[in-house]
Amino acid sequence: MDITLVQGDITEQRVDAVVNAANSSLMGGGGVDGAIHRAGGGRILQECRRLRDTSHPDGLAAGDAVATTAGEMPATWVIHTVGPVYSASADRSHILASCYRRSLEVAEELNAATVAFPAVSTGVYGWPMDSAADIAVRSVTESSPTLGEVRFVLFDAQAYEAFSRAL
Ligand code: AR6
Repeated sequence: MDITLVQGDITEQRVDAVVNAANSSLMGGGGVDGAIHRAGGGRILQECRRLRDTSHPDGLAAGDAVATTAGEMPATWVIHTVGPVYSASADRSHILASCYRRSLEVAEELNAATVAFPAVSTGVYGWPMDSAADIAVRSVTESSPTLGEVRFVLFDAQAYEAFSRAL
């Protein structure tokens, strides 16, 4: 499996699945979640609503992952995961690690060969970038999925450098 780093916009990636840093409601939000719903169009929200009506009446728990269509994006699927909100007093690293592990399990169930991740929890949810990068790289490496490529798509140079150091 190749692990690659790109600085850019995750909505433009030509991969089988892009991972969304969603919230438990699955009803959209700001940051990468907003960008994915805008780029993919209304079908993503439609499928999220269906998930809420069927398999996920209480929403998606932090650390878990679930897939929908990617709508009009170049990717085929969006894998929605919910990162933990950062806390300096409680160690939630295992929840952040679980986001990567569960997303890769869902990707394998979909037979996706290439998956793009954003830096989950490092925006609105406040996780320090260097720590998030270490956890992301370690979780993906330890999961050693049978995928062709896991691509981290970092929005700015600071994030790119943090992931580069972690790798
Ligand atoms: N492509 C790649 N990375 C991006 C993009 C993009 N288009 N846009 C932002 N980022 P965030 P979180 C980076 O806040 O911290 C939402 O409202 C951004 O610079 O999107 O997990 C949800 O609905 C940052 O490094 O996700 C939740 O309520 C990283 O993506 C909440 O935010 C993650 O930032 C989730 O917060």
